[in-house]
Amino acid sequence: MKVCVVGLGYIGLPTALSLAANGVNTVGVDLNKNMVEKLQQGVLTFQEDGLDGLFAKALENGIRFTTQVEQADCYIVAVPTPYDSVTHKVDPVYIINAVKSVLAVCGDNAVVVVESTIPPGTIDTHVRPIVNGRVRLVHAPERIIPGNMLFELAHNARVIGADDEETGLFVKQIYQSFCKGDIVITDIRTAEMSKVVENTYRDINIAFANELARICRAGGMDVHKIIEVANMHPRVNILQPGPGVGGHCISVDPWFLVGDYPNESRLIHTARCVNDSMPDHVLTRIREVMAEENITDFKEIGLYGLSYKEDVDDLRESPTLALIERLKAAGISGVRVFDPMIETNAVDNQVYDFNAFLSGLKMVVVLVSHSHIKQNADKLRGLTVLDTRHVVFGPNVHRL
Ligand code: SAJ
Repeated sequence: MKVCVVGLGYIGLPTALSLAANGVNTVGVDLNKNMVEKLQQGVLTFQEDGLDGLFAKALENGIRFTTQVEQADCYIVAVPTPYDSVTHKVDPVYIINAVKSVLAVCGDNAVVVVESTIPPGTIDTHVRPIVNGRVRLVHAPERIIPGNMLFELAHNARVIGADDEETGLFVKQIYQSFCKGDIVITDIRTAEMSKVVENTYRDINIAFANELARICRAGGMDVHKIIEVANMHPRVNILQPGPGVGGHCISVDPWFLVGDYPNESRLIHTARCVNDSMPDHVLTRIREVMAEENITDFKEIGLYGLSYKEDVDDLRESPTLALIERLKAAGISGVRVFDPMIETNAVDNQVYDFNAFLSGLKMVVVLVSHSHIKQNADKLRGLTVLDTRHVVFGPNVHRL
């Protein structure tokens, strides 16, 4: 059994390494020559707990990396699915190109598994017409959460959407090389929809928490205490408010449904708008806290946290980037930015040393709850803090 994983990003690489580390003859393919060369040299392309150990095991078992798709029994396509921010329709171009690169080399009846998150109907509309029955199609969406990928790769339940039971079982036994979770076989459209629904559910729940934060701010109540108490109810599980919803998943997938079902998705659309409005709320809170604390110059303020969430180095759809856009639109410049996970230059006024970041500041806006800030909260003593993540505590700390 040989598996070719096409796309070595945040999902494709851990998947390819997990297959190889568990004895599957695996080749990883990516168009990005620089990324492939790094992997060939034994250099990981992003940080994730445990990924280095898995990488070593996969290399020991002979995993290979290349830019050219090869003959294999099964192909796993894990490429981006961007969406058009105006029409909210998915752009299937990467999937189509990846499938075409497979068709150029694969044998008849090979199995092509699309892992990328796609709205219901994408396989039927965009993939079936190009494969024209030459290969067997499967949709097996990934659910691992950045920050806990490897545990979830091994333990999450999975869904496999296939056109027939035999193909589903064939793919199920491949995933069972590393997955100990339940694996359910269903049809492709159900698999496509279930994945989008999972992320949409989470986005709506976060929007509810964010709206509660706004209500409690207006009503002078402690939203975190209220959520904590409400969640003591056996059937209540409200998530946490924050400065916005980032990442390439929760902030994107609900738009697929809004784009395809605009008249049936008012709640989903509204939740997206609530979450996307949180950077505006953060800017309002910054101004309010500055007024309360007699801070007049934005150059005396620092933004802590650039990545889209704690303990990851992924900037995609980061709420901090949205806030920086709003500062620029308001003609505000010179606000310092620091993120312990981001070592490459991503924004203006980015500082790479925490002490240098803090030096001369009067106020820090905590936007990401990295473990780093939990371990270094004492260094914020004496500063005014606007903590949007409920991760720092003390007399000088303000909330959303
Ligand atoms: N966030 C909040 N409040 C919360 C939880 C999250 O504001 O209570 C924010 C985070 O700060 C972040 C964003 O939401 O900006 C998304 O973070 P996340 O941890 O909720 O999710 P992702 O995007 O890292 O991973 C999600 C997961 N989906 C679900 O939990 C249903 C993961 O299982 C998926 O595999 C992943 O999307 C994906 O790739 O689809």
